[in-house]
Amino acid sequence: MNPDNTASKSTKKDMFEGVDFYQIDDLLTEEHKLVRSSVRDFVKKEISPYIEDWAQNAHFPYEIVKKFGDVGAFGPQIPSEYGGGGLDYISYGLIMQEIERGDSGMRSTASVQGSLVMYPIYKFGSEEQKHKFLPKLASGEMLGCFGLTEPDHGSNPSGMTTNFKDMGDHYLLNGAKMWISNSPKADIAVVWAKNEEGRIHGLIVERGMEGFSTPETHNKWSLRASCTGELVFDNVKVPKENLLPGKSGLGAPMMCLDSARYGIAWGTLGAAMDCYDSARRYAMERIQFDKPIGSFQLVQKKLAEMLSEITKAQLLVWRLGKMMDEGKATTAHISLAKRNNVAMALDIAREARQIHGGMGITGEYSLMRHMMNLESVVTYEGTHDIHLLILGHEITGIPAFK
Ligand code: TGC
Ligand code: FAD
Repeated sequence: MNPDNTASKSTKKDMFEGVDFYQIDDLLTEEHKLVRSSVRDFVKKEISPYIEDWAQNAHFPYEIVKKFGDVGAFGPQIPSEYGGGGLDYISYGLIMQEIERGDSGMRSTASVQGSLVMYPIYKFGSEEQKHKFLPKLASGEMLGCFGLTEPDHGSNPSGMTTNFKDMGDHYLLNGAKMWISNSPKADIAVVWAKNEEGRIHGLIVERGMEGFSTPETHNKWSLRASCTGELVFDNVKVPKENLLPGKSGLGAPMMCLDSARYGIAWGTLGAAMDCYDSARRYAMERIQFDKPIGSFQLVQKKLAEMLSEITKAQLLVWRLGKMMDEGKATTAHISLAKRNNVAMALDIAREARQIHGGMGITGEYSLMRHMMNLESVVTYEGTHDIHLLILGHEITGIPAFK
C-alpha cells in the first residue's frame, strides 16, 4: 500500500462497451438503460482506475460505501419509502452486472447490503426497525453484513450452533460466524441463530455491543478488495427489539439468499463481458506470425464460444428477472441461473486469460483478478454442487443433500 494509504490511479482507460449480440436492449425499458449507463459511468470513474491497486494491496476502499449509496446501488429493489430505489428486478440485475464488470468484490459489498441486510429487515423487520436502519443502509451512512455460515456449518446452515437465550429483558447471544463479507467494517450484522427450542431467528447485532467482535480474515487470493471476517459473540446482550419478528426457520435466510443469488447471476455476466471485451480487443491488436492473433481459427473459436455463452446467459437472466418481478421465480429457477452464469464467467475468464498470453497474468488486464474472484463466487451463496443438488431435488422430488 502507498504510505498515505491512498490507491494509485491507473492511467489505463476503461474502454468497456457492453455486449449485445442478440439486441437484448430491445427488451429493456428506457429506465433500465438509464440505470445501466449511470452505473457503468460510475464504475468507469470510481472503480476501474483504482481496482487493481486495491486488489493487489488487499485494500477495502471504505469510501466506496457512501459512493454506492449516492449512485443507488444499495437496495435498488427496496421501496423508496424506506430509502431504497423502488426499482424492478431487471434494474437490480443490471446494477449488479455493471458493478461486477468492475469487480466481484465490489459487487459483494453492494449485494450483501441490498439483498442480505436490507432485504431481511424490509421483509421480516418491524416498522421501527425498518425506519431505524433502512434509510441509513440505503444511503451508505451505515454498512451491514449477514451472518449465516459457521466454521462447522457452511453448505448445511441448518446445523448451526450459534444460539440465544431469553433472559427476560434481553437475549444472550453466543457462537461464531465465519467467512462474512463486510464484517470487519460493518456497523450492524443480521445474524441467524437458534433459540432455546432450536428454531432459527434473525437478530440485528450492532457494533459496540459488549462481547461482539469482527476479526478480519487475511491472505485471501480472491475478492481481495472486499473485506471478509468472522463474527464472534461472547455473551452478547441483544435488546429484544433487535429480533426480526416477521419470520423464523431456515426459510427466512434462504429467502434472502434467493435475492442475492439472483444478483450474482447478473453480476457474473458483467465479469464475463469484461473478459470477453478485453480478449476481443487484444486479439485484434496483438500481432504474431505477422498477423493479428484474432485471425487464427483457434482464437476465433474461443471468442465465438465466449459470445455464445454470454448471449445465452443474458437471455437467461432477463427471463428470470421478469419472473422475479411477476413473483413466479422459485429457488430452483434462481439456482440454475446462479450456477450456470458463475461457471460460464469462470470459463470465459480462463479462456480470455489464455488469449492475452503472458500479459494475461499481469494487473494490466482484469482477467486474473476476475478469475480469482470468481473462485469465491462459485463457492459462496451455495456452491456449484449444492445448486446442482437443488435442481436434482426439483427434478426428482428427492433431496440428495443428506
Ligand atoms: P431444507 O430441508 O431443504 O429446508 C429447510 C426449511 O427451509 C425452507 N427453505 C426455503 N424457504 C424459502 N426459500 C428458500 N429458498 C428455501 N430453501 C429452503 C424449506 O421449505 C424448509 O422449511 P420448513 O418450514 O419445511 O422447515 O433444508 P436443508 O437443511 O436440507 O438444506 C438445503 C440446502 C442445502 C439447499 C440449503 O441449506 C443451501 O442452499 N445451502 C447452501 C448454503 C448457502 O448458500 N449459504 C450462503 C451463505 S451467505 C453467503 O454466502 C453470502 S456471500 C455474499 C457475497 O459476498 O456476495
Ligand atoms: P463446505 O460446505 O464444507 O463444502 C465443501 C465442499 O463439499 C464443497 O465442494 C461442497 O459443494 C461439498 N459439499 C458439501 N455438502 C455436500 C453435499 N451434501 N453433497 C455434495 N457435496 C457437498 N457466508 C455468510 O453467511 N455470509 C457472507 O457474507 C459470506 N461471505 C463469503 C465470502 C467469501 C469470500 C467466501 C469464500 C465465503 C463466504 N460465505 C459467507 C460463506 C459461503 O457461503 C460458504 O463458504 C459456502 O456456503 C460453502 O460452505 P463451506 O465453505 O463451509 O464449504
